[in-house]
Amino acid sequence: TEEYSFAALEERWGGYWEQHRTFAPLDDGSLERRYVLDMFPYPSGDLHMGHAEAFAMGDVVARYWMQQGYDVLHPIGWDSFGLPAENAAIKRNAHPAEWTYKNIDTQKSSFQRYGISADWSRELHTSDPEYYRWTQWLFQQFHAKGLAYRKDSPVNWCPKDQTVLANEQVVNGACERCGTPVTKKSLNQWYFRITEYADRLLEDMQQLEGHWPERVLAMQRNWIGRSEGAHVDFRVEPTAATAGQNGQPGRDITVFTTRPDTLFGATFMVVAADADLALDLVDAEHREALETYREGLKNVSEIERQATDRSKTGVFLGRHAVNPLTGEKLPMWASDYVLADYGTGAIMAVPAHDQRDLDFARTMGLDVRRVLDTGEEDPAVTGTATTGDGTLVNSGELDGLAKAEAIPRAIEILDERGTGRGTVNYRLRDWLLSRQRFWGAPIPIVHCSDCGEVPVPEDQLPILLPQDVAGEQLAPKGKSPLAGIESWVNTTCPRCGGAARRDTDTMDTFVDSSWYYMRFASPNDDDQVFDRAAVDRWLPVEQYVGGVEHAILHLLYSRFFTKALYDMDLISFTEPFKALLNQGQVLNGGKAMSKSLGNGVDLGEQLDTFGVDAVRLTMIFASPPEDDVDWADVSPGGSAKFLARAWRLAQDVESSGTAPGTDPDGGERSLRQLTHRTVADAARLLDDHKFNVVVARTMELVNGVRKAIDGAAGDAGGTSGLGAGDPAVREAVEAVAILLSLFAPYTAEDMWAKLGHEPSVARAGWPAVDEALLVQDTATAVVQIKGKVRDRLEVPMDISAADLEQLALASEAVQRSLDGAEIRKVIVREPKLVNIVV
Ligand code: ANZ
Ligand code: ZN
Repeated sequence: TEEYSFAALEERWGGYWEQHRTFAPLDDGSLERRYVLDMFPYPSGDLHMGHAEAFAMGDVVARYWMQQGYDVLHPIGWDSFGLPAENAAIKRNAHPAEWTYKNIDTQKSSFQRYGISADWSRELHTSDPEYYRWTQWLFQQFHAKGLAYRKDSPVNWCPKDQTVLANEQVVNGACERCGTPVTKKSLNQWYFRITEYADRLLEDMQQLEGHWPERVLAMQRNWIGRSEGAHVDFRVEPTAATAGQNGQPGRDITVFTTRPDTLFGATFMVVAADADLALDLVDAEHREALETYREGLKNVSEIERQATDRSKTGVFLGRHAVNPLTGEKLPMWASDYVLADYGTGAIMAVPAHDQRDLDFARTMGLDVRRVLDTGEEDPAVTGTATTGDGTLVNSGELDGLAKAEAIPRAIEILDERGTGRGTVNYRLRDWLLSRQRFWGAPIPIVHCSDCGEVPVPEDQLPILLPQDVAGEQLAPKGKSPLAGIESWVNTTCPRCGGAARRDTDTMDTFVDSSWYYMRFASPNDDDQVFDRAAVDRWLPVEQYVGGVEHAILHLLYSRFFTKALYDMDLISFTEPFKALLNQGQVLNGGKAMSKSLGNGVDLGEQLDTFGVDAVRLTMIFASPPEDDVDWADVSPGGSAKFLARAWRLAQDVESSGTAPGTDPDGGERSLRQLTHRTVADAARLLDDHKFNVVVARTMELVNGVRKAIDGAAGDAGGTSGLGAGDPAVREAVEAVAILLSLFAPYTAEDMWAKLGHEPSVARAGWPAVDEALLVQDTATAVVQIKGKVRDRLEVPMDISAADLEQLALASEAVQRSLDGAEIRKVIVREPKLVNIVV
């Protein structure tokens, strides 16, 4: 007889599913549709352990839903624009496309070997002109709606990569990719107006509550950073030089505060030193000091600046501003602890109740005035600002109020006087989308000296990337490499026909990934961005699967795109991903795998040694999907042995001669009960994403079937087993194959064939559960201590001795009567008796 060999099974079934399009959805309306999606991979070279885990998880969901009778869309594609391809091309003197598409080939065949239930006919690449044409088209729609715009702005600049970085690509003041300290540079850049959607991005999270991990929602909420407060206007006193000049009204500066209740405690003002406002305000005498101070800031990251433990520095501006409630003149300072692009870039400082203000006041010798009595000691003495609730003091008509009453009251007073108003402020910034790089979708705009910024008309899209470019030509030079390709840059204006130049920036690759899940509904449509009817049929995504590293940007940007497209009446839903599953990481020895630690595990080697199924099963079995898997703690060898045991069951049934369709009714009852209980529980567990428990239960079922076939080996009575011909055995082994199809597709497919069925097991359908077989047969177990009955327990007939002993010892009545006495012996006669000897 044949021995189990994963290599033989991979050989037998490899390519079968693609050839037969097993995983293409029917899309004919006969079944309820469900869309499950794994975050699409970047073609970095080959699959790694992280992919292996994430895609194993997503595949469980997809295959489970198929078995449950849904029409499942489970597509796959490639996030194939981006910097690594460009860097590789520079090194190899090649075009980025070469490296990219070669990697995709390699990675694709690895994915196919890995047996992912993907519909490959929908495969897409964001770097294909057929795709990025529509990325450009979408940019035009945003542009037409005023949601894409340009502005000069200081940007994070990596001097090594010679590129602009988004805030989130700056990690501890350094470039996320190369670690070079990031500097600032002023550039004219493209932005998406995501801030216009701040409120809706927050509100719509209600739809996601309970379906997305709470920590992801918290990160999104925090990133959007909604703060309620007030804008307060302070009249700036004229300088000596301008005082009394005709027609020189004092100007106002407006601050954002979440604590208008503390207005009477404001003792000075601070403006962001790097904001133009500081230069506007400073008097002649202090200008030089300010300029020197600003120079020094260029090398300090925002994170450092905001660190509460950073010592406070700043420059007096030689000016005062008038507190609108008290008429008091407050000295104005510039400092780096106030950020230019948050709120209004200026604050009223209330040192008694804000620690950073207090640190600054103590450093500079400024007044500290307490206006909220919290019962704690005076911050001026302790050096610790008090931020809790209490009663207002030293605050005129606000005296005696609590914080929560004083805030709206202060806003009312400001409103009445026309010197302030309630407002909401967001931490969220507009999305900087231009990149001065080559390997991305060119921004479809032409700059004309007469017409200005002209969108390239739809029928002229895509704006293709130049083909014959390689190596040095792609090297960063402080502007986009496209700018150096004159033949590409020079064009005619679509509006007036005159000479014009193309925009030379390309789009952030997050733009590509903000809509790919929609394109999957009609990926081969060359006439439109997507077929609305198909999108309406399939979207939103029912289950999205991916790493927590995308908790903020990718998800936020996709949510923004969805809302904007909804407003353009292109789609009918407002949230793209109904549910989100963040799989854990694969570690080795308790640490993330890394080159520097040398603890990387090569996926290819694992697959060659243990087989695809064993690796996949190990990933799933190791832990709940959200938890990390430590590869040092798992046993793919053990998984392989288990799979062989399961497979041999099918072999036994095959040789027993029973046929598919055999009525299981006459089968042995306790095995049938085990099968039906396992299947029923598995469905519940899968719905709860407890995939690892389903594997454990499948293992129990396999053991149960083996015992039933062979009989209790070594039993004194020499009970013989059922043999493999019992209809209950066939029923059980079919269930095993279907359960395993979620985790170990090759083994399951082969078992299914041995059981006499047509492939594919992926389409077998979830086994029907007979409720009557779920009724657990129970027994009453008597628990005795020194021969006296202390408790009676209802237990399953087939409870193990160990489980029964544990249950008995955990009983409250038993514990009470033991009263701490030392147990000498426990005699168990499952399922009826436990005798405790003390
Ligand atoms: C006066 C005050 C008194 C404040 C007090 C706090 C406590 P969130 O909640 O994060 O929105 N602030 C405003 N703009 C700032 C900027 N550009 N850079 C640094 N700090 C800024 O924080 C809002 C508070 O942060 C504002 O309320 C302001 O200080 C400060 F007892 O105003 B507060
Ligand atoms: Zn023109």
